[in-house]
Amino acid sequence: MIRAITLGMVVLLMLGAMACDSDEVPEGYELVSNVGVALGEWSITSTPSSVPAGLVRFNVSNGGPADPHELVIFRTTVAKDELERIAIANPEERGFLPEEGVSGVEFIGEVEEFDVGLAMSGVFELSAGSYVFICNIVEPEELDEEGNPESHFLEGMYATFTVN
Ligand SMILES: [Cu+2]
Repeated sequence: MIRAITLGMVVLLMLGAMACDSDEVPEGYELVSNVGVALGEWSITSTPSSVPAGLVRFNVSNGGPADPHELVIFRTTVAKDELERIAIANPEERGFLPEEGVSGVEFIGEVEEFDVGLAMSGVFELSAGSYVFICNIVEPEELDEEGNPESHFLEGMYATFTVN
């Protein structure tokens, strides 16, 4: 019985250390919204999909079933098919949406790649506007049906998000 309790505490402490990695609310700020983001092959689902402007904590989970994923946040009004066209035409890495230097696309931040079954969070200050979420991982060793490096974005890991 005592052993079981001790093990439980260790697990809780590990979870605590993981959760506070990048989700600190800066001093003098107040958290406005919590948003759940589910990553998986091949979708990004955000609940809710719009929030008021201010400090937002994204609680991001990776449901897999197989791959590590990341959440990259861009501020943009550029349509999905145009972003896909830009990623396909990227001379450096086909399927990767450049995180700087694309007109009308501003990189805001990211919750870095993490494994299936885990949850990570990140806090971002967002002003009113249109945003998109992308998993920008490209796996050169993994080919898609057309024989191109597998791009998580092109496979469908994209969602729109609105800040009012
Ligand atoms: Cu991914």
